[in-house]
Amino acid sequence: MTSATTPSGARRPPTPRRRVAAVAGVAATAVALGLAELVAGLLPRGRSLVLAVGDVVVDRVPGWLERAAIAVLGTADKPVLVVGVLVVSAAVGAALGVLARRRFVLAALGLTGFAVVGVVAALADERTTPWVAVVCGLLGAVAGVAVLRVLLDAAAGPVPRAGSAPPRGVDAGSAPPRGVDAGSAPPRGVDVGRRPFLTLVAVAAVVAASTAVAGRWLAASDRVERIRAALRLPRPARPAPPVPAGAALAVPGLTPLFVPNDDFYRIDTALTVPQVDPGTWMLEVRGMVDRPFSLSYDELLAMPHVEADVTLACVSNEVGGGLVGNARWQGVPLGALLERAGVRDGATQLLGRSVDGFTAGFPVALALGTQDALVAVGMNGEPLPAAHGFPARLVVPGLYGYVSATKWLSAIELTTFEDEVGYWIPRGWARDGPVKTQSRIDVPAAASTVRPGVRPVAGVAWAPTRGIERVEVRVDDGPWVEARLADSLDVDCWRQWVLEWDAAPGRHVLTVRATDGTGEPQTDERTPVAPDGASGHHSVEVLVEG
Ligand SMILES: Nc1nc2c(c(=O)[nH]1)N[C@H]1C(S)=C(S)[C@@H](COP(=O)(O)O)O[C@H]1N2
Ligand SMILES: [Mo]
Repeated sequence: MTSATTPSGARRPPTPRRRVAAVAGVAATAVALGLAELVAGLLPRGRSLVLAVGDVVVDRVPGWLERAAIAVLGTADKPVLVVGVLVVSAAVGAALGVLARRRFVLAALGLTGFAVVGVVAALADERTTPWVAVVCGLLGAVAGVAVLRVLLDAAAGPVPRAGSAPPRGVDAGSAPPRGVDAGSAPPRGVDVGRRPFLTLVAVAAVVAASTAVAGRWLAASDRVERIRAALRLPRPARPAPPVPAGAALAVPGLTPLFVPNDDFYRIDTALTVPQVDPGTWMLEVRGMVDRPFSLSYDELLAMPHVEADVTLACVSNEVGGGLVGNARWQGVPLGALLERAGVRDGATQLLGRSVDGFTAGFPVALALGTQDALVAVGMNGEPLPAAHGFPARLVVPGLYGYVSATKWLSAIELTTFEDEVGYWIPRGWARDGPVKTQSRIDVPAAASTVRPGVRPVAGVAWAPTRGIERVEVRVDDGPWVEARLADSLDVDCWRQWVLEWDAAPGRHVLTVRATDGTGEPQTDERTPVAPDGASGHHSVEVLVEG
């Protein structure tokens, strides 16, 4: 018998090489740190152990060294510090991995001690919930030890069976054995355990990176949400006119006149909602202007605000779809900012840029001479929710969101349509995106069953900037019957409507069409959403019980 046996007589895998063990140690440490980040992000008032250690280092470092570091590194001192903590962690992990080859228990204790350092550093910060710091360290240590065990076992390869080929380094020169096992025996010189080991290291790396990123993102969103929750919007200098009493109909199931923020549709290209700190955020107004300038969030709040009730629609909204909503927006008229900047002759496009790289552009003329095209900071009476563009976004009545409604706005750039194009334009969507007149049946719901008798048919219709003048409903192939319109809130807003329908038993198709404020009826021609928005009439089929 050539391979080692344990006291119980089972074969023990050979010891992995130092370099392999070091990699295992680094991977285990990375998973431990990543998991600690995730737990810190998930639990209340958690603290990143890496950042906590970094903070302690800053506190302990002699003043002259700190000043020298800031002098040399400038604002990069923080990232350099974090990288430093990570590099030291990796070195410690590598050493523990090597140690773990022969003294696993010692290495496990070392990893635990390493976690304790992080926990102690976190406890030094009074913003941390103590038990959360302990849980972070504990889970990190347990995960690190477990990963180290699994990786070392994988590095050692499967326990060799009698007659199978030995791992490299042991008897590598002998000929592969013949017999029943010969076909499955790896060729000479191939490292038996290596492939699963590398796969597991890759898995550990992915787990470490994704938990760390998720944890940091959660921590950032929690922080930004707390800042946002503490904000108070200024009283608008020009509040929206009072909502007419008859603007909202009381029909169960009908979409509310103002869609609550939590129910408002959300469309964007961001994988995760950008978490923008209003304390460091700046809005630039630049490009073809005489006096470019930047505004902080506080400066934006200090300017005179207006309120505008505007229906926002997505170009990807199918006929009858839900990618449309009405809200009360508060902010600074774009016109005021453009006046301050002095738009140069020849500037034709206003391009909004987002912190996430998204861009959307529309004719400059649409921003001038109206109070309702806004840099919005408020939505339905509260600061913009993060998902809807906090701290600021654009809202322009009459345009689909993809050409106008840039969220997490970072710059307003005056340019031309020749020089710049918005994000979606090269991707097959029209350069101009005026919102098409549309109407939708909310009640009764499609494919629902209703009792016979007089029943409301109700919904919303919108043609922002033009307003809605008439809505008609048709039952099956019958005549168009005019519905009762709720009072108009604003030409930029959708309008509710209702028709009392005498529902006779059987299957029926209800169809709606709207006419905008210019007298133009909604086309019945069906077009797809691309390239410039769906058109056609919305129909629902319902069953009236017999
Ligand atoms: N930064 C950014 N802003 C964006 C988008 C985006 O993908 N990224 N999508 C736009 C589109 S297509 C629409 S319809 C509206 C939707 O705004 P909402 O999510 O607040 O409803 O945001 C617009 N603003
Ligand atoms: Mo959209």
